[in-house]
Amino acid sequence: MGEGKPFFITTPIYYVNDRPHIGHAYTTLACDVLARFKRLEGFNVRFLTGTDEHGQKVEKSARAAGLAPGDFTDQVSQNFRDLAKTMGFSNDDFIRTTERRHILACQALWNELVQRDQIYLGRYAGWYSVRDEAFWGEDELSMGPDGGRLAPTGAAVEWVEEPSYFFRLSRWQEPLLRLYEARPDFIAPDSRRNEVISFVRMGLSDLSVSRTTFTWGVPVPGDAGHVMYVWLDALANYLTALGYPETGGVFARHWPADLHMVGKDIVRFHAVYWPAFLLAAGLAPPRRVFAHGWWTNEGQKISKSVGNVIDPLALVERYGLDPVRYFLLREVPFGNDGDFSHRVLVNRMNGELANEFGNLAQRTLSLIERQCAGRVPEPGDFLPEDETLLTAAHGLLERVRPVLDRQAFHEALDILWSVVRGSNGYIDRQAPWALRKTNPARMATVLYVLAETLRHLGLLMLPFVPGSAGRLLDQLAIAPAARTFAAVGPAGALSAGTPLPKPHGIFPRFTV
Ligand code: ME8
Repeated sequence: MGEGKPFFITTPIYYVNDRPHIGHAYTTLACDVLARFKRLEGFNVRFLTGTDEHGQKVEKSARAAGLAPGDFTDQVSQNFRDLAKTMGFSNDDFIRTTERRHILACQALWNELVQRDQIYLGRYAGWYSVRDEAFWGEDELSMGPDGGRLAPTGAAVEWVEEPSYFFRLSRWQEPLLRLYEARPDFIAPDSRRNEVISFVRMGLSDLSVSRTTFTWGVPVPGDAGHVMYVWLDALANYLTALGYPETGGVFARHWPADLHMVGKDIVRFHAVYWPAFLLAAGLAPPRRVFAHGWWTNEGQKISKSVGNVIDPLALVERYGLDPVRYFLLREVPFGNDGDFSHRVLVNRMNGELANEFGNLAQRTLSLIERQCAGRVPEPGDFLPEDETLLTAAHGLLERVRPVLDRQAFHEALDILWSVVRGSNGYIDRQAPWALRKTNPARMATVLYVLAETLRHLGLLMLPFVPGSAGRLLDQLAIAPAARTFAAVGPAGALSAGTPLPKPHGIFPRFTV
């Protein structure tokens, strides 16, 4: 595993001002599927997630909870670790920005930027939104109903005037535009790419990168009155986790990141500020930033004040983990906004998972159990219809890979379902249950073709629904070592005569 081609994928690190909600689960789930897929391909994967624990917003929440910021962040960060466990996330690291390794990395990055004359001391006078932890230009603001100014995100802004260090962002406008031009895949989807390019084309001002009016942050080296701007601190986590400022070993192998997965609200930080910081520090920018859309809840914008926040733990409790994982990635073309609806989730769970996929597995495996003494049947010569289904199964990996390389999860599931549906058509047409008396050799061939197709579906479904796909592979007696994409195709085919365990359903129906 350690020898394969490197693949480094990251989630945003989540603010600990809040309990985990569906947005957090969604971003990390998308990364989890890609990380699992790449591991099955033999890549040397590093999958990073964590918590963003500094800044004014977190300090304010700690105060509201009556806790010292350190105690507060210890508590809330744990909720995110619990979420990762409940959702079956396979992250290799969980970073907290309050860790010593991170503070050292941030300070090293800062020193590098100072040394390269990318940071200077000045004075900030402008608008700041604590909720967004972002500086906004006067021209980006609108007037709120009560006369206060609002950021484009709808968050209130306040006027801030304080001494501040600035990053020479203005110098990076042209290099950034050249980067976007040279690497059309750097920002996805296209709508976000266009948005970023027009923002940068409008001109970039130097960016305030330190604050003096509160203390909950990484101290600026050599100037104890300042803490680093929380976004410089937060973005640096991607370097910390690879051992920066050490730039050999893991860092050399895994940097630049292959993919930073983010929500659409934080694309500017990842696709403008972050590559500028990196280029300015003499480091390579990431290979790709993908910004996904946002969920609404039964048609309504999700907000704490409306009280319609979706708790992923409650969903998993009610529907089970795999149906939730499946629904989130199947329902909405990745990159678009989507609407969460219990009715639609149940429809997909019962229709696609239980009826289409679950029944296919159940019908095949119970026929093998009853008619083939519970052993993989011995196939005879394949007929054209057998070859058609087997070829489709063998070809799944080649079709799914490029689609996942552009993070089109819904398309990948569509491709898998074309084979699920193809198999259901095949089993209905071949009617193996009727062949037992008339042509048992043909029945064995048909059941073999179905079992072999299920093996491929199980392998390819592992990244999406690891528990259920794993149980399907258990029922086909696939050894752990054969659960890799190297076993795709005839080379890994089931051997006739292998005893199979007693079948049981993999996707239960949801009944109220
Ligand atoms: O932004 N639907 O942290 P965060 C989908 N700490 N996604 C949603 C969502 C929704 N309704 N609501 C939020 C931060 N999100 C920073 C990141 S990275 C160096 C620092 C997504 O806890 C949102 O788009 O506010 C973002 O990607 C994540 O959840 C929440 O991030």
